[in-house]
Amino acid sequence: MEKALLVTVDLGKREGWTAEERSHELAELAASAGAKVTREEIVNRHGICPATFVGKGKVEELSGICKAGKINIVIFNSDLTATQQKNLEEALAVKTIDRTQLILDIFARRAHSNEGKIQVELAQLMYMLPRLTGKGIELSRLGGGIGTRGPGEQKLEVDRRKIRARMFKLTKDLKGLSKRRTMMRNNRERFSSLSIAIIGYTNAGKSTLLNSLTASKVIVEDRLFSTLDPTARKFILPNNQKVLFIDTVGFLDRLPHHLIEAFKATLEEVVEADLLLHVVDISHPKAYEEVAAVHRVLDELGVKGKSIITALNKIDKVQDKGLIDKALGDFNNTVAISALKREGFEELIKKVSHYIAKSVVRISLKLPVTDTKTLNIIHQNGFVGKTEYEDDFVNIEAELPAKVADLLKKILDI
Ligand SMILES: Nc1nc2c(ncn2[C@@H]2O[C@H](COP(=O)(O)OP(=O)(O)OP(=O)(O)O)[C@@H](O)[C@H]2O)c(=O)[nH]1
Ligand SMILES: [Mg+2]
Repeated sequence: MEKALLVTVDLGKREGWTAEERSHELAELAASAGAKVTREEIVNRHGICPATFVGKGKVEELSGICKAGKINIVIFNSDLTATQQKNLEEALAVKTIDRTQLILDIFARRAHSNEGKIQVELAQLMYMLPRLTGKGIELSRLGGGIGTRGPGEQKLEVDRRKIRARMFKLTKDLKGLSKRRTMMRNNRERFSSLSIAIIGYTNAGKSTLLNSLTASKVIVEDRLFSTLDPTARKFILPNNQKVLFIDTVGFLDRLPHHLIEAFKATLEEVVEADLLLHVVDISHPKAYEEVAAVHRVLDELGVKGKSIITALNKIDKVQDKGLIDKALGDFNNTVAISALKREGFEELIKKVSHYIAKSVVRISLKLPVTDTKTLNIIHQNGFVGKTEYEDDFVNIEAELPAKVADLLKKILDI
């Protein structure tokens, strides 16, 4: 296990996260990447030093800490320039990475699907390419471990020319996969149910909620970024309407832009969903900041005008019930739940049904009894009401997702 020293610079801005809180989150990220955090340093500065980020005197001090504590890796809580990274590695004589590299490393470890792996590697290479100047990133490549692995534990390429060729190939592969995915989704959308994307800050309890609701077994862990690939599970609402709940990758404050770019394909599930279910860990001291961070990522993804239900999760962990009451009033469309203890589900499903009902329409059709294809579509996607047979025809009344109804109208030309 690599012994890590974390360095957070405090520029004295007193809004949102404090330096200590940011350091705490970095420690959780480092642990998720398999490091043992042996020391957290907070450095107070008025501005950033262009050469070494923290200034010469501090670098000497950090160097002493590294030697004394037999540190293997220094992780800075901000993005470093190529020059800063190179200077720091030289002065500290220890592999030095920044927050983005750490997050990319976690994603590299967690990527399982083909598409996930390609997206992560692409994000890693996009991050590295402009930094490969002279001896920049190379020192850190020697040792292996955090910051050096690609998806599937293979080592990252560090040769510029090869990186460019690899990026070209990955982009092409991704386009192919994305096309197939869109086709699959179109099929699903046409002849399947409405979708509800479960979104939220990492570790908020999204996968736990999906598991509890749909009796599935998505991996749940008390670490950041357990889920990378979206998982869809069927659920039947009390009115018999079928819906799909989709578990997605967690969001994070200051999520590296390269990652959002690279993960756009996966996150299409969010953009395309009929309804968003935003899971918030209300027991977390930074719950409100996490909510704000999630909304920033949604903005960056271009998600606009979608209905969002906010589920305040982990209420079983909150002692002060006044906090929950306050949060219920502070956000729109809220419901308090415990995904783990299955509390508040009735209210949650009621809310979901309410929003889904808005995207459901009532239709009456007269169809030839031989048109089993259309009848199947109606039965599989909607709730069938009155059915009357009349000679070779059937009069059918049904509630269908608006988009399925639209498609049927197109097919039947009505
Ligand atoms: N006490 C309590 N713990 C919960 C609840 N819901 C989830 N947890 C715990 O929170 C941790 C994270 O849960 P996950 O379901 O993996 O969270 P996630 O949002 O899917 O996380 P990522 O996939 O990493 O983004 C696990 O240790 C869960 O057991 C809850 O209602 N109460
Ligand atoms: Mg998860």
